[in-house]
Parts: sequence; structure tokens; C-alpha cells
Amino acid sequence: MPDIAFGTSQRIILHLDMDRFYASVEMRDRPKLRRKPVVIGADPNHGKGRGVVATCSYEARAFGIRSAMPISQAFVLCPHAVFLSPDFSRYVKASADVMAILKTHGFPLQQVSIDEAFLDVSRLGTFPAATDLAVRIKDTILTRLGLTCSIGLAPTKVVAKLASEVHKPDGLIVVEPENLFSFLAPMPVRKIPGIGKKSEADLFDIGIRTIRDLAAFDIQVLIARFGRSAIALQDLAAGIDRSEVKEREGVKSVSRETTFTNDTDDEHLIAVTIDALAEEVCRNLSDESLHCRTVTVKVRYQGFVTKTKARTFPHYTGDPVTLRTCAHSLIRDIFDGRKIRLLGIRLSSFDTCDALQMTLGV
Ligand code: DCP
Ligand code: MG
Repeated sequence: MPDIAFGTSQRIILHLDMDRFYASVEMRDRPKLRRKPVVIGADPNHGKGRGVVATCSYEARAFGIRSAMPISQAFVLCPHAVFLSPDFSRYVKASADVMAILKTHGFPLQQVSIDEAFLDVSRLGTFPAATDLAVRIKDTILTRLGLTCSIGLAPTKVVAKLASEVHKPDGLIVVEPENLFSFLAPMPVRKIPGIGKKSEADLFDIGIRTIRDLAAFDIQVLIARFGRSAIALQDLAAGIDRSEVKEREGVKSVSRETTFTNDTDDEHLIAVTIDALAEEVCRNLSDESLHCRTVTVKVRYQGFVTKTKARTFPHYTGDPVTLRTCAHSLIRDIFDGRKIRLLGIRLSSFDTCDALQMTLGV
């Protein structure tokens, strides 16, 4: 084992991520779909559809289908799959049910997306006690909600999240402090949050492929090449991560976007689409009893150039007419006559943090 300072914290962090979340809700509610390739996302329109896959069942993943893949490609990979449009309100309800179960245990909870959350269970004192709790949580979610999840337990948030991913579905992976580095070391550097495609390629250039390589690399060389942010990355590679479970951090925005079947510069179609998107985000806002202050409109032109424009009101509002009018005014400001591929609306700056980030691109 290399000579590296480990994170020596006594914390015990639990990360839970629901398995194939939207697809699981659909398969739970419609038993006929079980064991079938099920794809949730945009309408495939016999292979000519636009937009993307939100998620799919593991049976569909066996055909190579993945989240965020163009729906047309998913159709080519498995034309006989069951393609469903998302029914967002049911997923929000299931998400709230899961979070309610997690809250009953009284530990600090940070919901980070519609289907994942961290709990700081350090108070339990030992990993075996935390493992018992994780088993109970999985069991309660399965028996009460008919859904499976995967849980990672570790001394840090980053490692707990990585642990919840390794044994999906229905997984439970425990990484105790003494196993922290052996767990991380063989993983590709890309697994470290903050290392995307570009940084991964830059690290490859200097021979760094695994987390072990990064942890052992001369920090001065890394700083010279990547700047001081290299220090934080090398810390993460060594298992050092002091980030805390922050309660009430889940809600960032409610958003909805849509890809046009054919790129368009038709102002009437654009206006009608804004109306439809505004109606949906406003409905989500009201379902969650939220009020917001900021409206953002997003436009992606042909060629994937994306522009956004936001406006923040002095007061919170949930009024659909105000929000829709604002969205129309923003689109008028940024529409430059070029053909549009995608339009989106996001509402943010909420007066309560009691919901979750809700983004749906189909
Ligand atoms: N989602 C989406 N678009 C994406 C990724 C995800 O709309 N590009 C939605 C659908 C997912 C949900 O968010 O069901 C949760 O995302 P996850 O990344 O946790 O994916 P799943 O829960 O579907 O699958 P897994 O079992 O791999 O966690
Ligand atoms: Mg998930």
C-alpha cells in the first residue's frame, strides 16, 4: 500500500440510490412490464423521435440502452422495448415516500436528487450498527413501497456514493476505514467527482489512470500542470473528503425541457411550447407547495449552441400567469431568429427547501 495520509475521520455516511428509479415505479405499478425491456423517455416515433432516454430497466440495459442516449438510438438497439413517456408526478410521490422513510430515523439527511440521499449515521458509532440500519431501510422501502435501492456505507460522502454504485441493483456495500484505500485504488480516476472527460484525458497524458496513480503522483508536478485544485483532487484520491451531510440542500430547481421534432424558427410554435413548458413547471411547483423567485429560459440552437437567460423577482411567486409571462419575455430577449432545437424553462430560488431537484429532459 502506498505511503499516503488517509482520511481518519470517525464518520459513518450512508448513501442511498434507488434502482432504475422511474422504470421501477412503472414496473411496480404495471406488473405486466416486469422482466421486459422498458424505456422511459421521449417518444421514439418509430426511430425518428428526438429527445433522450431518461432511464430504462436492466433488461433494456442488456441491449446497450442507457440514460441520456438519443431515443432514436435506443429504438435501433431494441425496437421491441416498451417505450413510455415519463409520468413525473408518480416519481415525485415515490421519491417523497422514500425520503419520508429515511427521515424517520432522525439522522441528518441530504437529498441530492430525485432518487438519492445521504444520511450521516455517525451517531450509531460502529459500522456493524450502521449496516443493520441499512438492511432495515432497504427492507422497509421494499415492503412498504415495492422498490429496491442500493446503499453504500463509508467514512466519507464521496466513497459512500461510489460504494452504492458498485453492486446495483439491491446492493449494500460497506467500506470501513481500513478498506478505504483498497476500495478506491483500482478505480479509474474518472470516478472522482470533479474529474470529467477533459481532466481524465489530461491525467492519462501523464500516465495517471487509476485513483492509486493519482494518489501517489508528485503533487508539485500536478500543481504545475493543473493548478492548486490538484490538491483537492489528490486528497479525494487518498480518501480524504471532509464534506458534510447538509440538511435541506436538496431543492435547487424545477425544470422541464423539450426537443422539437424538427428544428424550428416558427414564433407561434415557440410561444405555444413555452406555454406548455410553463404550465408543467408551474404544476410541479404547486404540487410541491413551492414558490420561486427566478425564472430561467434555455434555448439550444441548431449546432448545439445553448443560451440561457434568467430573471429574478423581488418577491416569491407561484402564480402561473406571472411565471409564464416572464418566460415569454425572456424568450423574446434571447431568440435571435436562428432555428431552435430545444427549449427549456427552469424555476429556482425557492422559499422552502423541502422538495427536490426535478429536471426532466425528454
Ligand atoms: N434521469 C433522467 N435523465 C438522466 C439520468 C437520470 O431523467 N440523464 C432520471 C431517471 C432516473 C432518475 O433520474 O430513473 C434517477 O437517476 P439515476 O442516475 O439514479 O438512474 P436510475 O435510478 O434510473 O438507475 P440506477 O439503477 O443506475 O441508479
Ligand atoms: Mg438511481
